[in-house]
Amino acid sequence: MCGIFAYLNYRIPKTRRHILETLIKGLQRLEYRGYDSAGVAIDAPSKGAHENGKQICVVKQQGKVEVLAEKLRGMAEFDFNDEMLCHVGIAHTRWATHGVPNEVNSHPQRSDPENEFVVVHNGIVTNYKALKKLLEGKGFKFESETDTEVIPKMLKYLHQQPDAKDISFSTLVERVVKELEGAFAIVVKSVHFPGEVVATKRGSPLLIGVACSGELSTDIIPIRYCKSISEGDHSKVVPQNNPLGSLHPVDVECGVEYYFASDASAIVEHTRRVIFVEDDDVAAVSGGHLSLHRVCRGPGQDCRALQTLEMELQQIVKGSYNSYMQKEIFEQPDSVLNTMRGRLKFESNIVMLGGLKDHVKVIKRCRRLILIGCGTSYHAALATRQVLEELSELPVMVELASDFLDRHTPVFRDDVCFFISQSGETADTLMALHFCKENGALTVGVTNTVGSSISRVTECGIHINAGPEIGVASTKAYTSQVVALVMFALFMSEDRISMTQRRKEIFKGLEELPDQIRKVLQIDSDVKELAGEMYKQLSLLIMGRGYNYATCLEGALKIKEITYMHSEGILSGELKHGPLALIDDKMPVIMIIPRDGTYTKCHNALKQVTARRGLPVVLCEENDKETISLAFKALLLPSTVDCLQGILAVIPLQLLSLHIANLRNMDVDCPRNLAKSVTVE
Ligand code: G6Q
Ligand code: GLU
Repeated sequence: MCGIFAYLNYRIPKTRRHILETLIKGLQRLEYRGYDSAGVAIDAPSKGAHENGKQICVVKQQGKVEVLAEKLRGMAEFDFNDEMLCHVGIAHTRWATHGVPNEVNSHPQRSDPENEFVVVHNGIVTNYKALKKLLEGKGFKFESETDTEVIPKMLKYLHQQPDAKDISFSTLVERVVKELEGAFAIVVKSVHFPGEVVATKRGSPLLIGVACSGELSTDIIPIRYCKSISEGDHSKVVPQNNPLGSLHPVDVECGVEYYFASDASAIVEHTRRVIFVEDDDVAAVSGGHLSLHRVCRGPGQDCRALQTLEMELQQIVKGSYNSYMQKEIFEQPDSVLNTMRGRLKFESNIVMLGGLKDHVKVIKRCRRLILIGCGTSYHAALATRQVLEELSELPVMVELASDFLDRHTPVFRDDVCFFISQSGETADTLMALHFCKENGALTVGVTNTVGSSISRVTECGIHINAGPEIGVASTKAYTSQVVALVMFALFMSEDRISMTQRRKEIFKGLEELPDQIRKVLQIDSDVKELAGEMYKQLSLLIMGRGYNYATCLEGALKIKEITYMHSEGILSGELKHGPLALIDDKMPVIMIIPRDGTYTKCHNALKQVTARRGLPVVLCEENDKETISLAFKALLLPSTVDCLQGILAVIPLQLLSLHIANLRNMDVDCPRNLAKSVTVE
């Protein structure tokens, strides 16, 4: 949700046009996260300048980034060819939490009509009411309904204090951040600190890309700790001397560019060298030098390393596809292969999960596995519970993160807790992770985003390596999450002789999976035809059981998310306990009937539906003549081992939602009211 992007050029002359285009492109790369308005702040042309020789110009707009870009192009007062040797531009896509989406509530938010301090913010300041009251008491007038506005106003207020005369920009921001509660990432720009930028985060993601034509001073940036602040005495905040200093070009002749963003996809086209900002780090660029500060020593490392992004630009562009969702559905033969790459030895049926190797003993000796996630990630846990129970011979709990927290679920030291999350940033999952850690359980991340909060906070993990997923509706991440968890089940059973045959079957299934997915994708035109028959309906029921109950829930979620049609995943064992009342010859029904241990029971359900004149469309195995003969219509799938059949069955449902949404003229990549990365509770 919402995106932050900022760009600083130092000793590399750039025109205003270039700077604005960079900011807009950055925002466009973040559009997929979901937003309702956008804005930028840049230095204004120097006429009518502020006392410091700089004035900040803020341009905001409700709606799409393109509308903002259009507005910027029409700004008559801008000299687009004006070159600036050193400049800071900040930009934002907002996903409103406090105050309706409109121009005033959009970011950057400002300290005053003169724009002395401007801030872009992702997340929520939970104590904003108290801060607002305090600032109003000091004479500040608020113009927006946002929680964010307290930040620039607080900056201005503290900057006006007599003890703030000589303090640095980063110290000023530290003083403000100390007062904030909630989860946030912010980037700040000020007329009082031209050419400087400060960024910090707590709970929301933020990373910094560095591009320099020459050599950089260091690959490891030390954290500068500030002397502790004795109560009420802010003037004691002085950065301690740090012998290692900051990041900057070695050659003074060289320029440097910094990119701040809430996600790597906005940075990768400029540079691959990045630093992931950690909670409570305050990153500041001044005179082209990047330094990192913290108020107090916390857990974790005392430095941050420059890392190299693995992502390819080509992974985040649509190419010849009509939507990211379509591209990501069709990428699944490769994405599941990438999840398995280097981890499975098919000749010897060995699984190697490097991310777990330091914790193997604890994991294998644990008493219970708890799998926690939200939405699609929760469904991936549900889809693999049975095979995990079978192969680990342990009790396996599957939990929705928010409910898990609401219940204060008992967690013990001998539990191993899995946090499944595509983005690695989902607030509910992250909070459940903190809860489990506090209770002494070993925590394992299953994420798609290297460097994400969940992958960093967990003790160990499995990266699913599906490649960036841009479409809000999760598709390839789901199938890769299932594969990752099945691999973990294999890992838990590698010493069990009694399971040799079963393991062999699953290895074989995994080996054949990419080709079988390719085959399923070939029924796209049949699915499109079905979509043509269904897209005007009000509702769609999807039924199945066993491994495929999760497939039904996931299919129904896809339909809801992007077509806005009501859809429900139903456990077919529950049919006679209520849902059967919905069945008649008008209610669209899809039934998943694999030839696994639930086959006979699935047939009972099929008969219950047809006996009520229901017209079920069946997803079944291609040689299952019996099921085909009983169905109103059948979509045929290749056969695989029971625990992987759901991967093949979910793909036609992903395609169906895509086609229905297209027929209904919906924006499939950015469905209304939803965000890709849900960093608020
Ligand atoms: C599904 C959605 C959504 C998502 C959750 C959890 O299509 O993308 O249900 O799965 O919001 O997100 P993470 O997997 O990123 O934690
Ligand atoms: N809470 C802030 C607002 O409503 C920021 C929301 C966001 O993350 O975009 O303006």
